[in-house]
Parts: sequence; structure tokens; C-alpha cells
Amino acid sequence: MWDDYSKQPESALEWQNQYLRFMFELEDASGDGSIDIDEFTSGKNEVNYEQFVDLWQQFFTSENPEDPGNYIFGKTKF
Ligand SMILES: [Ca+2]
Repeated sequence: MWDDYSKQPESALEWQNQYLRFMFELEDASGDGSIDIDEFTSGKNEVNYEQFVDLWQQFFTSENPEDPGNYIFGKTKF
């Protein structure tokens, strides 16, 4: 399912789009429609929903560890 998404994010299943919306709303703790710098660290001051969609797709498709979409769930160390 996520493997299919990583190959064709434009063909996401409905529940995957709902999950995307849920995660955006979860990270937008203030509920003002954007994720500000205190809610998300991406190098930007805030992230609106459309930008979050791009980062979301990057999380599932990017092979570059420097891409900001890889940090939508926070920074990790391996
Ligand atoms: Ca917010």
C-alpha cells in the first residue's frame, strides 16, 4: 500500500488522503490552517496544507535524506 503510494503518489487511496489530512491537522496544533515554526521544523516559518501535501509525498518518495519532507514526523537519528 505505501509502496504503491511511493511509486504513484498522485493515485493515493481515499484513506491515504484522509490520513494525510489527519496528520496535517494533528501537526497544526493551533488549528489556524498552517503549521508554524513552533509546530514544525522544515527551514520554513510555516507550512500550509498544499505545501504539506508536497512534503508528504516527498516523505514517501524521496531517496535524499536532506529533503525536508523526510522530517514531517520529526527528526530521527540512526
Ligand atoms: Ca498552526
